[in-house]
Amino acid sequence: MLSDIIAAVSTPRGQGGIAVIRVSGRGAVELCEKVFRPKSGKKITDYPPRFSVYGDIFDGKSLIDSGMLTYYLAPKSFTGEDMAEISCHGGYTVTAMVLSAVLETGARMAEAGEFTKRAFVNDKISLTEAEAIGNILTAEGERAVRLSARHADGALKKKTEELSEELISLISSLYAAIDYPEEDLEDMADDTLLERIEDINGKCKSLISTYKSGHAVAYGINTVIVGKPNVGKSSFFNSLLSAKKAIVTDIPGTTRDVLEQSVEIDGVILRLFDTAGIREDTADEIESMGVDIAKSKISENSTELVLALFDLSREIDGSDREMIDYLKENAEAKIVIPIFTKSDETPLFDKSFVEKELGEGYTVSSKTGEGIEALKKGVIERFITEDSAVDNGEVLTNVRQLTSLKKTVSALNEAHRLVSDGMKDMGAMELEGALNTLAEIDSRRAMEKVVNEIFSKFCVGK
Ligand SMILES: Nc1nc2c(ncn2[C@@H]2O[C@H](COP(=O)(O)OP(=O)(O)OP(=O)(O)O)[C@@H](O)[C@H]2O)c(=O)[nH]1
Ligand SMILES: [Mg+2]
Repeated sequence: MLSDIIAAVSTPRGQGGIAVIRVSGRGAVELCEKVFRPKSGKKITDYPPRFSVYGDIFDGKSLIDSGMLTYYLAPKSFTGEDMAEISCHGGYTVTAMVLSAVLETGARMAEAGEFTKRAFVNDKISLTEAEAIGNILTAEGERAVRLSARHADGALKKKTEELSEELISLISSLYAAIDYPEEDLEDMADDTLLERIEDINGKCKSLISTYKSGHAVAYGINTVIVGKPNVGKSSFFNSLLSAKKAIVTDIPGTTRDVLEQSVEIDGVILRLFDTAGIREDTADEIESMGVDIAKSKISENSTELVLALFDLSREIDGSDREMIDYLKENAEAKIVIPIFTKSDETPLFDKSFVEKELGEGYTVSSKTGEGIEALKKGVIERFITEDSAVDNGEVLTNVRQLTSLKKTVSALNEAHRLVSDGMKDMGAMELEGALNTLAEIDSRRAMEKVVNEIFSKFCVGK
């Protein structure tokens, strides 16, 4: 039911300067007339929409507060419906009383994300714009905010619309070539059609390749710090954070649980997990549980980066080799970067052995800070390879968008094969499939389940 009137407190619970109660649905303004009286003695609707009116707020019994009201008329509002926003004093109880007064006059409590969902259903925003609004609320890094603002402003929608338009024009040329084979038109020639499929496919693929950058900026990079006991994981964790968050001692097996802290590097969040030192031979039950947690953290789906630490001040040993084998088997689809620690001490470690197995690493000292900044910069460069696309908002940020685009590319590959084998009509059907999956990214026809999933992540009042 989208026609009923919904209401919610849109500001966080607790004490603040002001709180905002939002009301949306046909009749929302008339409903507010019953709880809000302008000080001037006029009616709310004597004022124009989007004008702030000062007045008193009443529940059924008496005056409960004074504040401001702004109303909007459909379709010129966030939800596309009639809406009102009441700003009252931001006390916990007074806010709840204003909301109750609104609910008692006939509104019902909004569900999580319901205002934004209505905006989507009423065509005020597209799906990627809605997702971006959600991301603005949860964004931790400064670049995540800037990217979400671009997406909320339609940058990704525009990009997928351009691709859709090209695809529509290609499909119509292909149908024309099927229906009027005797016409000898340049843009309907087989070679031209195949080139156009390749061209669109190339554009889709390059959009797919922006995912790693877009996701890292929008959601941060989940980073696990691993290594054998005493290698310097917690010291390294602390020096990345520039704060003493983890306990450091010279006793191997100090860290037993996973510690989580975030650090912002060039506006991008690195979500760091310090873990227990990985070793097989511990008799300590608690430490051994910590080791199991550290191992499972490496292979967890959400882990994107593994920083594998090796102690430069000691010779390579069996535990280091075990770690390398473990990473090679269990860190598929992650970026693994070797980190050589304690560079301030006399080096005894064979870096080249590790680098042959895991790739080039960074040499650091948590004691002197050497190499830490270079590593931070290096990590960001490994993940954010599409700087200008990020700045323009022409990047994918989530798996939903990525999956749709991958389906589009495989349909385009198939269409190319069919057309080059002379099966134009089958090729045209594949292209229509490609158009559908491309449209899913921003479509109003996106499956109900997917849409509900997206809006359920919002808070009530948004
Ligand atoms: N000289 C020097 N010593 C370091 C450095 N980093 C860590 N250490 C020392 O190495 C020892 C172990 O450091 P931690 O950071 O606790 O090592 P860890 O890998 O977290 O150890 P566990 O949690 O026990 O697995 C401590 O005595 C640290 O002071 C460094 O860069 N240089
Ligand atoms: Mg530790």
